[in-house]
Order: sequence, then C-alpha cells, then structure tokens
Amino acid sequence: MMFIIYGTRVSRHNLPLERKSSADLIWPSTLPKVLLLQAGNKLICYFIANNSSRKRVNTVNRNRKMTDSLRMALVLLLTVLYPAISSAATPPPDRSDEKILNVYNWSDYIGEDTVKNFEKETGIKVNYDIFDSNEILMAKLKAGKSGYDIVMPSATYAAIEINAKLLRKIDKSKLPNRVNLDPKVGVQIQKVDPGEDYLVPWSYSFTTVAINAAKVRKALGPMPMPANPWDLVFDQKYISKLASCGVSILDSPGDMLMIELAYVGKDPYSTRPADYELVDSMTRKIRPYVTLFSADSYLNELANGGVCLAVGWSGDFSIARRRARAAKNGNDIVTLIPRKGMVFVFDAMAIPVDAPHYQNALLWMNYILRPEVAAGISNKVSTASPNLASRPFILKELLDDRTLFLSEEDMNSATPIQPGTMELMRLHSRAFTKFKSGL
Ligand code: N2P
Repeated sequence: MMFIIYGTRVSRHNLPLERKSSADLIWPSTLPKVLLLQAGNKLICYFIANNSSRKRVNTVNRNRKMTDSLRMALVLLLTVLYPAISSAATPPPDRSDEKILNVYNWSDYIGEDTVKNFEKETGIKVNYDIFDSNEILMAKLKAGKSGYDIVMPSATYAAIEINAKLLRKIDKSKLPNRVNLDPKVGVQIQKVDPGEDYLVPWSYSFTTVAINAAKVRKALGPMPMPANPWDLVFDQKYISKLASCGVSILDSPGDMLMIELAYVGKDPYSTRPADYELVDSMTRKIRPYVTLFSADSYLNELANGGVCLAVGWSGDFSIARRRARAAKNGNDIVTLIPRKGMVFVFDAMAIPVDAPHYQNALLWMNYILRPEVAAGISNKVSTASPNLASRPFILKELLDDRTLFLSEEDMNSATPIQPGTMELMRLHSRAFTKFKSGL
C-alpha cells in the first residue's frame, strides 16, 4: 500500500509526521513507508527507512542504497502513478472522439436551434445543463471533475477562476470566427483576461429593476414614482406598499451586493466591513417585504403577474415582456434604467481545466461565434450580442430597445467590470445570506 500526497506546496507540516525535534521525526507505524510528493514540476519520493528517520530520494538522484524491491516499487510509482498525480495541474487526455460535449449554461440563455444545429452539423451530442448563479458554477469548478466542457462565468468571477487555474487556455488558432467580435467588447474582457486567453464573450446585459407598470401604480396609490428606481426596492416607504403585489430579489449575491453598496453610496467592490454594516442595516428593514428570491423563475412570475417588481437581468425582463404580450394577459413589463447602480454583466464561454472534450469545446466556441448563430441566441433571449457581424441578423425591435442595447451614457453609468477576488466573493455571500435569512 502506498501513501500519496498531491499538491504543489510541500512542507514538512503537510506530512503526517509527529515532529518532536528537527532530528527526531516519528513515523507512525500504521502508515505506509513510501511517499510520493509533487513540488512544482519535481517529483519527490520519500522512503521511510525506520521509525525515527526518513531518507529523501528524488527522481534524478536516486538513493543507491535502495533494495531491489524498493527500486521496483519506485519504478512502478513513477511510471504508473505519476501521470495520475500530475493530472491535477495538466489537462486530461482529450476524449473528443467520443463525440460528446457537456455544456453548463444559465437558464433562458440559448437560441431555439443552437444546440440542435450544432449536433446535426458535427454529429456531437450536446448534454446541456443549467445553473443560476456564479457561486454555484464556482463551487463546481473548485470541486473539479465536473465533466463540463463549456461553462459560462460572468467576467468578475471568471477572473477568480483564471487565477485559481480552474480554466484552460483556449487555442485561438481554432477560433477563426473571433474576427466577428466587437473590439469594444474585447476591451471589457481584457479587464479580467488581459490576453483574452481563457474567455470568449457570449453576451452582455445589465442587472436592474423591472416593474409591472399598472400593478405598481395601483399599489403605490397616491404616491408618485420615485426619481431613483432603486428606491422602489430599498426604501421601506415604497417596498412596503409593493409587497402586496409581489417583490422578487435576484438570488445572486454578487449582483445584489454591488447594487446595495452603490445604493448606500459605497464602492460596489468594497471590502470594508463598515460598508457591509451599512448595507445590512438597510436590507434588514426591507427584508419583510420580499416575497421571492429568484434568479430564474422571476421571469415567468413577472410575465404572469405573480410579482409586480423584480431585480434581475435586462435580457430576462425583455423575455418576460415578450411572453406577457404573447399571452395578452395585460401585464406591461417595463425595464427601468436607474442613473446609477446598474451592474454591467458580461458572460463568457470558458473551458474548465479538466474538461474531457477540449477539441469539441473549441468547435462549439467557433460555431457560436458565427454571426447567424450569435444572432439566433440574441433574438431568442434578448441579450446584447458581442458579435458585431451578427447585427444585420438581429431583430430590429431588439436593436432599437434602449433597455438592451444601452445608450453610451447609460452604459457608462453602470457599475463597470472589475476582476473579483475570493475575499470579495466571501463578503458578498455572507452579507447576502444575512439578508435572505433575515438574521
Ligand atoms: C439568465 C441570463 C443572465 C445571466 N437568464 C447573467 N449572468
């Protein structure tokens, strides 16, 4: 039996040794006597000679005193087990010939025929799963072996994932259709992925607030609409009235905290505890009036009249508006554009470092970058496409919609993209859990 430790940071403290003094290390007799450690690119083998000492043997300078059987054991370890150990840092062998692609995307975020046409054209079977928050995606990537070949982080989170080496570099030579991208979009992506080595833009939208116009007017009674649309959500005076027709808060810690911090006049990327206390004292007051926390079903709730106000994504609001119109149910869904505090959301395709079907993932990316394919997605889910060449194929009603394709001025007023950090994510998540639980 062998005991193997994975990892790149090796120190004596990582070893299961009881250290009495520097010269006196006791190796528990219940543990195996051979250890393989990886330090950077170097493989180190520890041979536990007896109960009170250890000898280090590295791959270059083998201990000549080794017995034959030990040498045999080492050869076995190096040839059979080393590839398995190093797999934590290097991508697994590509299994693209299985003709499979596992995609993990947001809900309501793909065209009518996007998957079907790709399958027909390539013979690759697409397994399509959905998620509804960056935190869930991040947890999957951190746990590893998700099996996904394509994931869709938002830019701020993608920065953390790139730094944590959870994503694999893209072979850009396989993506000739990148020429179709809007260079302005490249500027945004470069904020989190300077060489555009890991991310291929999918779409952009805004986190803002939408209302069912008639229901909100009725619920507010004689009160006029506030000048700042965020007051409807964060000022007790308004939200207490709207609770009767339903209020949905976006179930996404990052988006909500950025909005809340901006609302109380603080930096949306703040890590100062005092700023979070300020947010806490505000959200505490409005918590009783929130009737739903959602990052997906809110769209239908808005369309069907289940809620009259929702914080969510501009593309989803447009889908809700279209669904309500198609159903002729009289619900007029209006996206509001606050002067400040909207969050600029940028989602991009990426390949997990351990994706099993890397080549298929590249085929998919290049396919999505075709103008008609990109337009097919935008036309279905109402998001602004980063694909400049797709513009001629995009429905005019969407192109003319200033709540989707924002004016330059509105665009500049939204909270810009910045690379996130684990600390920021933790602060956002903690504050949001407090808000949700009401504790
Ligand atoms: C979900 C679309 C928005 C995703 N339907 C935001 N990252």
